[in-house]
Amino acid sequence: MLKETLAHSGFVAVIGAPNTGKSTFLNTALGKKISIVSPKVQTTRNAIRGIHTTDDAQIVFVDTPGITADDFGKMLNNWMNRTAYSKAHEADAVLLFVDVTTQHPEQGPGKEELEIIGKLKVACPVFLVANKVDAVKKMRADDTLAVIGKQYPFAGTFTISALNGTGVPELLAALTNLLPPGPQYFEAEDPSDQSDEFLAAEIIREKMYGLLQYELPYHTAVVVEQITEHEQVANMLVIHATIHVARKSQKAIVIGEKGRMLKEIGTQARVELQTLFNKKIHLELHVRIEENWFASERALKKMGFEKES
Ligand SMILES: Nc1nc2c(ncn2[C@@H]2O[C@H](COP(=O)(O)OP(=O)(O)OP(=O)(O)O)[C@@H](O)[C@H]2O)c(=O)[nH]1
Ligand SMILES: [Mg+2]
Repeated sequence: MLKETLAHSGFVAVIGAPNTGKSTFLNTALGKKISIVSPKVQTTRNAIRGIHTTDDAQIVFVDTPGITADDFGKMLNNWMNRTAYSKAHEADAVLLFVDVTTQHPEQGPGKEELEIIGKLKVACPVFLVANKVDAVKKMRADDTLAVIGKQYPFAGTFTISALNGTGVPELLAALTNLLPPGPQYFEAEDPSDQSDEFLAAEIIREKMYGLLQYELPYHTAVVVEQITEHEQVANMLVIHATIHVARKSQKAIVIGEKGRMLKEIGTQARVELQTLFNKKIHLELHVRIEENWFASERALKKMGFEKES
């Protein structure tokens, strides 16, 4: 049952340049893997909700794609950037994530941060979050906050490590206090509202980001068509998934010599899917060529990318 009123409730958009640790933060804050993570940029492609519920508060975090001018496929890229800005607009508060390991505060604010701040026209409070403090001297994080902090009337600043959790409880507490009374939007049990099909597709995509090189991960997309109970084997799910690639040559690489790459993607994904669903998994992976899907409105729609206004 959803409570009519909580002491604090609202939506918090998590935005920033790619690879700043937004998805890692969501997973750490919620104590569960909600959003996939990789060392490569532009991992997240959709707005991903993660829901933090306590007795008297609910914070709905919205993880967003990293905002970037780098372009691997104009249409998808534009949609990703637009998704991030539009989620910031709809939110009650915004967290602007900065990766302190890539900042050079002695040279001024980072280019990507300046670009985002220039376009960020929101009425709600925006907090500046210096992430990855575990990997640099604290002073560098402080200097980064000072330099970027001058560029926008931020409501506050935080220094955290999304990876090891430093500063995350303090950030959660501050956000909770900030949010006004409001409704409970989601049930308390599940910190995620993504469909099983979406979660499974994301996990397969995450494994490809780990295993495939260069631009190839960016040219792949995963759609899970069906998840069903196995007819003969008890406690087993059958998952049918298609990996879309943009060109014929990419299909051969994703499948690999004697099918080795596809097998490895499947094995790694299966291990995690078993934990996610707490069942044995039979994974049917197919690879399909969808010419330049990331530049085709029709193909993107078929793959479930929402068009943001
Ligand atoms: N050392 C350190 N690494 C971190 C921290 N947070 C995230 N990372 C690493 O940074 C990389 C990117 O993390 P993600 O969470 O995927 O970053 P993101 O901002 O969601 O990236 P996009 O979805 O591409 O925009 C991964 O290799 C993470 O392990 C942190 O606090 N400390
Ligand atoms: Mg991400």
